[in-house]
Amino acid sequence: MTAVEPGTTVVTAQREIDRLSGRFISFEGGEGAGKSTQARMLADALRAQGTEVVITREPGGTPGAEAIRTLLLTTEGTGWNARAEALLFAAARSDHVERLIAPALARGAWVVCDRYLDSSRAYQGGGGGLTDADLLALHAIGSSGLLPHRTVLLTLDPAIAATRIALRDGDAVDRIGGRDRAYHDRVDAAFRAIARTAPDRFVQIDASRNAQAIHRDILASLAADLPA
Ligand code: Z5A
Repeated sequence: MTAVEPGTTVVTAQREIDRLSGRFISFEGGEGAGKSTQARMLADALRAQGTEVVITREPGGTPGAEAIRTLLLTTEGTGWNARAEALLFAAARSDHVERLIAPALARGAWVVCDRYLDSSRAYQGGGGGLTDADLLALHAIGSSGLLPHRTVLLTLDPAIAATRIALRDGDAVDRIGGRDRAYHDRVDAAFRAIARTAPDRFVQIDASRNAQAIHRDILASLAADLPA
């Protein structure tokens, strides 16, 4: 994880978090890749071993961040430009880190998070055209640059993902999920490019298979982090 300047407002300094037994795992990928399903399966497996797990999601996870989620995803109105969107996601994340994620890590719990910073880099960056440097700068301000120990990137052809989403949601779409195919293709390419820049943090898993096979691969990829 990245270094944190002494005296930052995040509840516990990053080096303190590194020392503790808790682990911060994020799930990333396009809509319908199976993130929520796999986050739940991982949390269940960890709890079965007696580990304290906080399962959470972005945007959201705290009352304030859930309120921002409604602003971001409801389909009324004209919508946000990419910069406004990035600021709102960063604000939601800041509250989420300060009030939920950092305290959980500080007491040694595992945090399993359905989407985190890399979604901003892929959607507002790859999809919306903001620079990665600007998004990382916002993250440094909002959340002292806190990064997960491991990020599981579920890779799935956006066309297959769209079929899964249509089966689940019918015609209902949110403001971001409803963007065109070219936008989602840029997001998909951005996730894969971001993962290549941090091979120690990212695990890429082929999400086109059945949920149990994917879960087994995720557990194997996290073997070094799992409690003994
Ligand atoms: N966003 C952003 O732009 N910037 C940011 O910084 C952040 C987010 C944090 C949040 O949407 C939106 O915010 C998202 C990105 C943007 N918009 N888009 N696109 P959300 O939270 O409402 O939804 P989501 O994150 O996109 O996830 P999702 O649609 O719920 O999909 P999922 O969690 O990856 O998949 P799932 O719910 O586990 O599974 C989807 C369906 O497929 C479901 O019916 C499952 O039963 C089924 N499924 C799951 N696994 C399988 C397998 N292996 N085979 C077959 N079927 C499966």
